[in-house]
Amino acid sequence: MHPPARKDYVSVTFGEQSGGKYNNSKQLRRRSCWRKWKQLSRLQRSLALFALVLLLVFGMTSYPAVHQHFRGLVDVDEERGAAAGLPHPPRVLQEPVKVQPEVPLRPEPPLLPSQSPMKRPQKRGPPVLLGRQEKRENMSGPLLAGVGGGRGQEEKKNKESNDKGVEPVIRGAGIEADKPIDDPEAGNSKESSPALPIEKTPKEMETFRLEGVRESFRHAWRGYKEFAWGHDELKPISKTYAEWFGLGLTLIDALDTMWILGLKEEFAEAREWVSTELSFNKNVDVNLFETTIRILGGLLSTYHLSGDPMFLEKATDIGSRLMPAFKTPSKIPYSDVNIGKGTAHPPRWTSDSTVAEVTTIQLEFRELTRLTHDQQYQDAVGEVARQVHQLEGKQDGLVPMFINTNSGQFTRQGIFTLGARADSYYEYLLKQWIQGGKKEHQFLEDYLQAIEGVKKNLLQKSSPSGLTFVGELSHGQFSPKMDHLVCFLPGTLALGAHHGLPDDHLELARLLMETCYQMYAQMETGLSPEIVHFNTHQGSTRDVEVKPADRHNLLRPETVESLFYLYRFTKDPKYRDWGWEILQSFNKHTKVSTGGYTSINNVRDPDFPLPRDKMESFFLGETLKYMYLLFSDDLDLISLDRYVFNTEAHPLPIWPSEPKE
Ligand code: DMJ
Repeated sequence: MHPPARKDYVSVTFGEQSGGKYNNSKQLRRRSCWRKWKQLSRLQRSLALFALVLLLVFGMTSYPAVHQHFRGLVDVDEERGAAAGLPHPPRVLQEPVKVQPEVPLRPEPPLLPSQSPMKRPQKRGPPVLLGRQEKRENMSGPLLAGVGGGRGQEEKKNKESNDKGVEPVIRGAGIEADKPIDDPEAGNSKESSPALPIEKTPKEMETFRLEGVRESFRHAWRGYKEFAWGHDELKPISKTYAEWFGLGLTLIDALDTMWILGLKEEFAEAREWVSTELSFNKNVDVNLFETTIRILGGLLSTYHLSGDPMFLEKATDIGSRLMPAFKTPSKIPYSDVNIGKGTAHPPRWTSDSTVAEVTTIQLEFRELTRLTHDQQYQDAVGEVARQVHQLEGKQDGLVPMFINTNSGQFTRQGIFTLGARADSYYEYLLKQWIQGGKKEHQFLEDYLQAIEGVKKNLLQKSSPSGLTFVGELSHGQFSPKMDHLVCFLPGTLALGAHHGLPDDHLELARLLMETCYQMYAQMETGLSPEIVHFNTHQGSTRDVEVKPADRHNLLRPETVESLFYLYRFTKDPKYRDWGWEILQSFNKHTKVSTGGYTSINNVRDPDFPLPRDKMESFFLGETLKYMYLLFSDDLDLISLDRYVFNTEAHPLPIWPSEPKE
């Protein structure tokens, strides 16, 4: 056996200097390193030194890039969680730019919002609960959506696009990044907005804010007109349109808003389109609920406001084409109707309809009967209401979310919510009672019982600030989840109190209004997410949590709607201030420079809100209309003693009582 030519191990010998003891002193180690260095040849030493210098130079030059690279990965990680390997996406919305205000049709008001000196808001209500930094820390997790809630077809549509991840966000190649048009005085961060003009008389303030809303409407309309005219929805980032039913949904939804805002030129153009271009004789499946509340409701209210009989003709046309939906074994309507063929069917995967959908078409069809004297409309929706009134399966007046079109029974029972799929059932109980002159007592009874059911089963307070919220009940278990959709409730409660229902309804309305406002105020963009979860455990540090999949904002109206009612009935100016604040946030984070507003995917990131490239028709039909009515001092502009709003903000008359004989 030969010894190895070269040692392939290191022999460590502890020399005598340590006296046989282990000595790892620095001095000794330094000495032995030096000895090793001395043992190297000159060439070896030069090579080693050269390598060291190279390493140093390389390290210094590449540090920023490496650092940046890792920061990038962390950011992507923060934003998209699992998708950590994705390239860092370019920002779609850029720094705010100032835009020249358009020439208003009305006499020039004293100042436009973008010209006026602003001051910081007087924040009211409980203190803001999160520091900015804390909020950011709460943002981890993937942004891959999968929306939990939503109402009817509209929400299903949003869910579908969301389920595919962040697909609706258009960015990168081919799409020019759009800049939000901001109100520069509103400041660059939420902390410095909203802005209120200094030293204005109440009248000046009113004019200022009303013109602000008109300016927003005109901007939205400009985008629709240029890129989506006559189509259902504007896609403002890609400057095109989306078709849902192919019926000019946004245009019809916005008609009465233009009337109310006094935008006569825009109204005239839209009227012309309805009169000459709109045809319902189309082989297309439409959703009964969405078409009723947006199109039938929009045409009826525009008829009432303008007195133009063309709108009633169109309303009657679409109303009659929707009637096949009621031809089911139970008379509970199918969700979908082909308005050209006159056939109807449930969704492909079930014979169930959504409870909110079948119980939120009554105001419109009842009004159609009153106007046309054709009883079939009122009879059909009255039958649905009658059946739901006497159904088994409610809990303290709260209804399940689904109803079967064959059996007429509630299905998939056990979940009770005031959010998606049940919400407007409660709203229409009260509103039908009001519409009919407060005579149909079963609506009132069901409504009162349901509100007691809410108090008993769904109301809790958050921790640490004690915000009153409406959660959900799932098979006996309370869940502190609240959809933004639930924010219709403060307004509805206040409306009931105005019509003589107990005062404690108004008290509850005030508390819930505060909560809905906080759902905006506590987000970094100042805009509410679609769904929040409240903390209820003692010792929680923040009241509101937002799951990554729930961070989107669809420009929904419910909070602004409730602010309108609360202001009308209490005259507390804070509700107007809150509404103004919300409008500034929409302007800051959702306004697209080339026209229109876009829904966004992330209300928690003001720098990267991820536009979804869609302006929902209810932004013009509801959000901006309620905003305008909130700021208007003219109580006769849609008096709440003469009109009742349908769930899409289309005002329908309260029926005059029949003359006594
Ligand atoms: C609108 O279509 C109506 O307000 C409906 O009742 C709920 N969904 C949207 C607004 O969020």
